Amino acid sequence: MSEKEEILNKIKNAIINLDIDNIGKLCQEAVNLGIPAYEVVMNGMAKGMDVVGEKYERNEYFLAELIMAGEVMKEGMKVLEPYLKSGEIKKVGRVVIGTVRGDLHDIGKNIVVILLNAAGFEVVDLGVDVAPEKFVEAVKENKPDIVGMSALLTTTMIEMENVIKALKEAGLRDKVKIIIGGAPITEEYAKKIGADAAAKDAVEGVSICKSWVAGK
Ligand code: B1M
Repeated sequence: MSEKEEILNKIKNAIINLDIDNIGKLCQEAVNLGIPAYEVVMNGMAKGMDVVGEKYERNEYFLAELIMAGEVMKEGMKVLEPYLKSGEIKKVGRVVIGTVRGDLHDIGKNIVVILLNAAGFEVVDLGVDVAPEKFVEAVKENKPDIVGMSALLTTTMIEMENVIKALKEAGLRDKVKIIIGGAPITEEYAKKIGADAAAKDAVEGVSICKSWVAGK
């Protein structure tokens, strides 16, 4: 195993073992080795989160461990965030983003926000548990190029369709591009509900957003 694989593996295990005391040190070590911060997130911490989810499904972990895993990931993000930010001043476009109504998962959405900022987007982050009317209000107020929605639960992904319906009713649907993401989201689902794209991860999401504003 290369040095790079070894540290990413340690980071994945720190998430799985809920090791809040060491995650920051390990993330710093990875960055010092020259591993790009987004790779530490995607190929280290996020991989650990997948295992945490699997353990939860097998009843080896419970809600307390899910909460703790979220805290450990946030601790790692504290170290990585400055390396993900760019000093770019010129804004390439504006995105209104939020986790849909009923859903409190925000780790993935927050990574998308950080990477969008790093790519030069101005981001209006509505947070979690965002009702369709709030999305509509924010679009009226901020006139974004793009609306982004995140959902991690099969029971809340339906809210994405409600947001699109509400935007249509307000006459705003055609003024924005819509991107959706989160573990249960697929291209097919995006097509079905009338979104413009689905992203499997934050890097893909940002690259889709960049393609939409290119040449603007
Ligand atoms: Co919850 N949870 N959770 N959870 N949780 C999942 C999602 C689950 C799959 C676990 C499991 O059973 N395997 C399961 C959902 C099952 C289902 O719906 N089919 C689940 C459940 C059941 C629940 C509760 C119902 C548990 C309970 O109360 N009994 C409850 C629901 C609360 C609610 O929302 N109303 C709940 C609660 C929680 C915590 C609050 C404890 C915590 C979240 C903390 C937080 O976010 N602040 C939590 C966690 C940590 C998880 C897991 C373990 C990890 C999620 C995560 O952060 N992943 C998760 C299992 C899993 O997903 N493997 C699970 C890491 C993150 C980087 O990935 O969020 O997928 P992700 O984001 C990615 C991509 O999806 C994409 O980019 C990101 C980075 O690459 N992406 C976008 C996301 N949004 C995007 C938007 C875009 C583009 C890309 O454009 C706009």
